[in-house]
Amino acid sequence: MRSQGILEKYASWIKLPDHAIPLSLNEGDTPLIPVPKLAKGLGGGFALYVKFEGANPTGSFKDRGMVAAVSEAVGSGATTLICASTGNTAASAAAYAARAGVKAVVLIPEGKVARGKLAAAAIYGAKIIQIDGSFDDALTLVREVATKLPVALVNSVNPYRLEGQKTAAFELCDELGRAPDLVCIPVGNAGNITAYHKGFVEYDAKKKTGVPTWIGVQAEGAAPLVLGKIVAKPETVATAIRIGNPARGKEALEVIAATKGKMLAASDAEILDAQKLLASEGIWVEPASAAPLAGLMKDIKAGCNLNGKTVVLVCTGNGLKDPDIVSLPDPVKVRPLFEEIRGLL
Ligand code: AN7
Repeated sequence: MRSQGILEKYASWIKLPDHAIPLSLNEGDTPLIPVPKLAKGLGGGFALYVKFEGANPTGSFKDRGMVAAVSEAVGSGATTLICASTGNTAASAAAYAARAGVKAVVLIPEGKVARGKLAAAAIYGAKIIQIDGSFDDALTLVREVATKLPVALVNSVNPYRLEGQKTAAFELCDELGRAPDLVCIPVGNAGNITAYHKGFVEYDAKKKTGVPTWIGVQAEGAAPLVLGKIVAKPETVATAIRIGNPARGKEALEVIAATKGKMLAASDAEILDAQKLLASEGIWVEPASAAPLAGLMKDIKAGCNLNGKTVVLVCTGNGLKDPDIVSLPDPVKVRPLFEEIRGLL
């Protein structure tokens, strides 16, 4: 079958105004990878999958929401898009702006944005502005700018972002035949968990596919929804979710409550261990995207019962975006001779 983007594939499910324009980089349709070895290592008795959102065109799940938001914004006449970003939103906004022939302006927090994300925003032609503050400061600022200047805000406070992002839930139901029992997801600004839940609820209403329980995972140094208070100076190696005041935090907690789920915090060490564990199955994700596995492992340690269940880890971003986090071994150097190689194997 011809490859389609999500706006075409799920046209009857995505609510966009009539002025929305056709737009696609063939986002979505990402692999759902079974990881039985990993499940066995965690005690077994359940089916475990990775939804590898790093396979999207700009390497993260953001493309699903961005294609919808940009389609609407450009159709409404916008010629400049703006967003605050820890990196992936910036890369995605920049790509879809380029695709639609409009300008993108991205505000990033000082330091700590992964190199691959900045490189993406740059090559797609975005104007990159670093602010002397956190992601949360940047988001507050772009919200103000969007009310005062003729620019379209494409952060996940834009409702069309959720319309696009919810399609990942549709794909899970289409592929598994029903919703998973448990879904583990990283939580930063809390747009994605909100969108997925919306998707599952809408599919269930028409197709009786069920609604999963959630484990939302934040990084310990940036865990406002676990602590129950804003974190003024969020810090974590998982820079994508270095967010202290999530815009959709209240909605995320409602999703957790409605599905009898949990919001957990994982330490940087646990996140990096989980990243290595996923890599040992051949799946390289960025640190934020390893947080779901770190959270699941915590919950298993705490005695949760997964017997017979289908569990999905939402791995939101590609490891290639953040290569600097991986420490490289010193290469073994030899002369180009067979004997030297034989001696090493
Ligand atoms: C890989 O790019 O907020 O809870 O500005 O890049 O919907 O915010 C990124 C977030 C998880 C958290 N995994 O999703 C941004 C930004 C990855 C991410 C999240 C992000 P939300």
